[in-house]
Amino acid sequence: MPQILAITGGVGGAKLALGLAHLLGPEELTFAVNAGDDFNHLGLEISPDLDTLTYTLADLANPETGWGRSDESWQFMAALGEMGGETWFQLGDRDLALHVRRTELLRQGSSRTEAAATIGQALGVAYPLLPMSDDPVRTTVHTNQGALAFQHYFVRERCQPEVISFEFQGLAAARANPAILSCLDRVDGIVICPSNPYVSVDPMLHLPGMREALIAASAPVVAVSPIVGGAAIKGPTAKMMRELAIPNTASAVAAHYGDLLDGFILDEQDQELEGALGVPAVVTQTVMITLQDRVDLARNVLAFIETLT
Ligand code: FO1
Repeated sequence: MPQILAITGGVGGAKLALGLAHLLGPEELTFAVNAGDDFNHLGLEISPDLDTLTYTLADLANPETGWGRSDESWQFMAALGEMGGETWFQLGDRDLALHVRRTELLRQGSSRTEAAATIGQALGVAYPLLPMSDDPVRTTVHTNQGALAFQHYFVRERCQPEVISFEFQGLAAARANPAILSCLDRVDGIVICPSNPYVSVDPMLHLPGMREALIAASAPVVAVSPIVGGAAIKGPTAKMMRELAIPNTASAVAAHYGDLLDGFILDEQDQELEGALGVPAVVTQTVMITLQDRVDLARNVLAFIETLT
């Protein structure tokens, strides 16, 4: 089986990540995870995209939301609310333990990568879960209501403010995770999962040297479109694109990734775009409702990579 690096962030990306994990073992599949959503909240270091992926691979994720855990209780949130604490960012009791544990590990000197491995292994995830960097990078959303930390924009303000631009604070000083760079010369394929390109993939691609390293890798880079038929499947992608005056199409996403791509995967609803992207494309079902949809899409991605090598 091929060695694959999957680049993911958010709930949409985690769906394909699970499909890939049903086809490939921990020796064949490594995850590079967005960390731009990370923030410190209530004194806790919180890494939402890493948590979403970890819970998803551990089969612990809340199936309704895609983030946080299933089988949750909310005593902490209730008690915090009674004391006037901030409750806009919902932290279940079991989920809270993960954030406390990560914060403790980081304070004891673990890197973000080491903390992710400790927590992943504790939850039974054997796949390498690599944060994009061990240095802090924070996505700031510049909006018509001022500059907002990503979670303040995404959760507290429910994506209502109008997006003007994104800024990845700390980027210039951040080093791409060496564990990601070192796997680039041994992978047979690189998959950009159907995450929001602007906030869940770009922070990683803009890390100094990362884009160049991905382009220089002999492995083909294939992205799955997060836009289907002019609408985002999950999250605010379509609204962001409108506000950024980017056409709300799969071809705009392919153009956004540009010369990084060796292949692009379109949903059947966007069949007519196939020959118009300037990059080899495959048309298949990319909307993932069931587990089988996730596995089928993953299989099609791997088959497409085979044809590009
Ligand atoms: N997303 C929400 O829309 N509301 C929440 O209350 C919320 C809490 C939360 C707690 C832990 C965690 O790991 C993720 C959480 N998310 C929540 C999702 C988070 O905002 C992610 O950044 C999104 O999934 C996009 O990546």
